[in-house]
Amino acid sequence: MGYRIAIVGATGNVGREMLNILDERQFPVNEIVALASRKSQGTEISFGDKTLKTKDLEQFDFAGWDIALFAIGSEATKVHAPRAAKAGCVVIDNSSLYRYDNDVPLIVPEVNPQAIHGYDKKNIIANPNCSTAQMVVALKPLHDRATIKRVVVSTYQSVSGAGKDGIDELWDQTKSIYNPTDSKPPRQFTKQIAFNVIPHIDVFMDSGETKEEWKMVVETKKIVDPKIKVTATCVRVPVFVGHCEAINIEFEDHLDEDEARDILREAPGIMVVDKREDGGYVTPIECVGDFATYISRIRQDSTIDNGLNLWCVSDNLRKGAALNAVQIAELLGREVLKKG
Ligand code: 11C
Repeated sequence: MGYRIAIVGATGNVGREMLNILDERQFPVNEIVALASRKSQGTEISFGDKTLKTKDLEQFDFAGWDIALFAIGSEATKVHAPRAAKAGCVVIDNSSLYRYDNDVPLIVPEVNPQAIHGYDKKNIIANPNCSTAQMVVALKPLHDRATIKRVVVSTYQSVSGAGKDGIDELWDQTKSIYNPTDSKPPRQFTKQIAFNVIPHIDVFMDSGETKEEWKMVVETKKIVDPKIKVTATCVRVPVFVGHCEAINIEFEDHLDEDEARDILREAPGIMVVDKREDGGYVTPIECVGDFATYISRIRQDSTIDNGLNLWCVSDNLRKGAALNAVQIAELLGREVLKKG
């Protein structure tokens, strides 16, 4: 028993994390294939104590495969995801291509697991943007208790959100500060990222917000509740892995900070670290490689009737991408495919 799993984009940061997490969580794998573009064909990738050689995505026939975890760009996804889905393989897609399609569920398993039952309209399930995923894990249990009216969020997003090129650019620029003869112009980011912060992620929209900010609004509504108003400012910071969010929440009903802390302590996927003392909170370096979304600095916002502030940190390559995709695969297996 077990599943035949395809990892599409296996040589990328998220694809590699998908393989690590499938192994760490002992996902019931019967057979696994690593797929990538032709130029990466034959690249060796670790899966537990095994080594997989990547195969050419273009030539791959998805018939007979149960689940494909996609971690490639939207353009290539547009070509290969429908092909896989048509062959009977359920696609769990990490790109933004299908997230806003009414016939494709957008799922964070701790928040809206019931949406899994809509998977078969297209045989595709969408994985949310990393900054949305960690935020909704924190919002949902509080919304269930006191009904969220409005969220004001500022993000502090690591360069790994922009892929390997983002990581390389921070590394190269940091080195070049000490050795200016080695300096290279910015390629991935629009301004210097080393020792700097940039209030711009993804493209600008007509409204003046960036697409990253827009995604947080639209995805929160689709996953948690369309009535929740969200306004976001998304900022790139010189951190390799781990996204942080300062979240201000306005509720319909009063919610005391101590009760909020207790609710979050009991909530799935969350680890509360909230001591009101030096270092009594979580920073991105401490969450790398972890499954949890960490919540710290829970406190009343006394400027409005029913307001709370909190600090939310998570590994963007894990809960924000690979872990959430694997959790969706687990949910699909448990609720629908039942081969485990
Ligand atoms: C970033 N959140 O940090 C982005 C990366 O829509 O899946 C993920 C983009 C997406 O740059």
